[in-house]
Amino acid sequence: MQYAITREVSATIGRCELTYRKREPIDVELAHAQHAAYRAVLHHAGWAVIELPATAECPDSVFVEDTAVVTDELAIITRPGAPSRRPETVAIAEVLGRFREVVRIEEPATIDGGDVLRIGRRVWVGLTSRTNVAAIESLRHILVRYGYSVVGVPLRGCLHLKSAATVVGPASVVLNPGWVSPATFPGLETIEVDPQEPDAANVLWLGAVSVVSQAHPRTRARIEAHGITCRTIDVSELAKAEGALTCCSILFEG
Ligand code: CIR
Repeated sequence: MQYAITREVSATIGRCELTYRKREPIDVELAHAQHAAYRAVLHHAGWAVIELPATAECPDSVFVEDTAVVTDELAIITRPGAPSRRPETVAIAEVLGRFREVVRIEEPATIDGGDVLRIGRRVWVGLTSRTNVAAIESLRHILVRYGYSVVGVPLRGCLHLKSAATVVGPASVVLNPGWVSPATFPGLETIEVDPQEPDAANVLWLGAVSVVSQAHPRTRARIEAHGITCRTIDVSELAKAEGALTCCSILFEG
């Protein structure tokens, strides 16, 4: 069974962390509706959705991706770079503990799951304001025994590695070459975002279908030109919180 952990939008999302975006009012009702549409896409694509309740203490808790890195063997609970986000990991660790052995990234390491991109046993980790060298070393230490390679990736201009590049197929990556070098992914097919859509590299690959934001039609066309089936959803309110598509779920085989 394929599972997707999601978490309801917090009523306090307007107090979210922001790094590159200016604060704008977020329509919480609309954010709820957009999140419901997101869950529906997961459901229709065959993923069993585990929906956790929101918590007012954690404005960013809808962005569950940042709280864990799940492989076939382990659930690695992160230590998010923003201190306000660290309490989010408690509920996620509890759920993942039903499916996997749980290990934790410890101080002084900080890491957001949004900085971790995995294809098979190759793992790339963004070096960002959220994720430090100590975290890359911890992740390597944890995963090397299972045969994974872990590579640090210098980034410029964006919050997370998965703002700059995401997986859209078994050996395909969509990326913004202004934020991450295509040479980071040797041996993989790379699809560049449309230059008018710098934020478009965050695409949610669900196997048969890839989910693209409604804000990025040009990049959708580029991805489809590579034979990849896409669906579009509107995530305007989550984007105002500097979140995108992969951020709102943790996907794993149960
Ligand atoms: C934050 O700054 O932490 C949140 N407002 C947005 C996190 C988005 N997460 C992700 O891209 N994985």
